[in-house]
Amino acid sequence: MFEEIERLRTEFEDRISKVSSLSEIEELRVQFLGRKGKLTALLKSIPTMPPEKRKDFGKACNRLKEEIEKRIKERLLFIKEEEKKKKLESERIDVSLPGRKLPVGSLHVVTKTLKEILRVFTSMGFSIAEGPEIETDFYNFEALNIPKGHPAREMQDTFYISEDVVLRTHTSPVQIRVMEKHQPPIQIVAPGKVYRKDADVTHTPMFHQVEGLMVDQKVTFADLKGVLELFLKEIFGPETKVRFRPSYFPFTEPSAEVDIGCVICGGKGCKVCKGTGWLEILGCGMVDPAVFKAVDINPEVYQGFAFGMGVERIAMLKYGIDDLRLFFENDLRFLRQFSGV
Ligand code: 2NM
Repeated sequence: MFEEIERLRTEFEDRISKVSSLSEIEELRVQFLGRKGKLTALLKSIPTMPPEKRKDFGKACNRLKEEIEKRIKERLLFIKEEEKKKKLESERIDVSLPGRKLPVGSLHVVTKTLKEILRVFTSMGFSIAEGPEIETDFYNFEALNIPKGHPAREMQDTFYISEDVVLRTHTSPVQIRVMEKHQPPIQIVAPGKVYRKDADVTHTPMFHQVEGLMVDQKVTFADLKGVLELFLKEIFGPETKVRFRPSYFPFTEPSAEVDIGCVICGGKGCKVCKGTGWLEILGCGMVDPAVFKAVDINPEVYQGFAFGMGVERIAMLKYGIDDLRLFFENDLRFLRQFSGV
């Protein structure tokens, strides 16, 4: 046989058994079959040979060329298969590993307190009513018998959006809207955010309120006392002392403020109750006839009681929180202490 061809075949076999990547294979292909390749050089040398030798030499060259092409194709397939196996191995996922834990959130202590308050009132037959936080002068003040010039509607307390539009300073406008739409019997609580233009250690410009309203024939101050006393004993415990003190609101007559026996000292007198043994907890009264007239309910036929409380204040007393700012800082160390939903 032709010696040069055999040498080339041996060299190729030796080289191809050592290639291990696609780029190496390509390099090898170029070295043997490329325009300047070793086999191509042999083919080019044919015209210089004696004529009787050319035919067989050419055939042998072509056989080697086909062999080389076949071996390259096989090797290529093999390497691709090996690389696929390696890739699959490296990307293998252990489906038996435990998943990443999602942090579990919890209700804010104000939300939790609000829910608790609403649970007590709904269990007594009150429905929940809601309304807009942006209100008109009529619903926030006028209909509530708060005349122009009253301290409660002066600029320092109220956020004005325009001369006639305000951020509600209480949830009472919700009750006005309900009374406007429905004739008695009415028995609702109105929870939500309210806004007042003051900010210090004990006041935030936004806080939460729950107000309540019950209107029907023959509703009396005794009903008011019964409902609120039951409510306070549900929230602060059955042994809680409750007292009513005369007070004034433009929208109720008579009006009262309600105190509970100090939850800190039990009535002995301490810093929190300022030595009195009592804590102011809510305001209430019998709906003023002027309010009924504004919503077209006949005060000769119907009576009603109303009350209002601050949710943050209830939360502070119920959970022994001594700083209002903690509610709004969102420090997880604080929030997590109330994580029981
Ligand atoms: C309070 C205290 C006393 C009150 C009155 C009304 C309405 F709309 F019926 F007139 N809603 N809420 C009221 C009464 C609120 O908060 C300290």
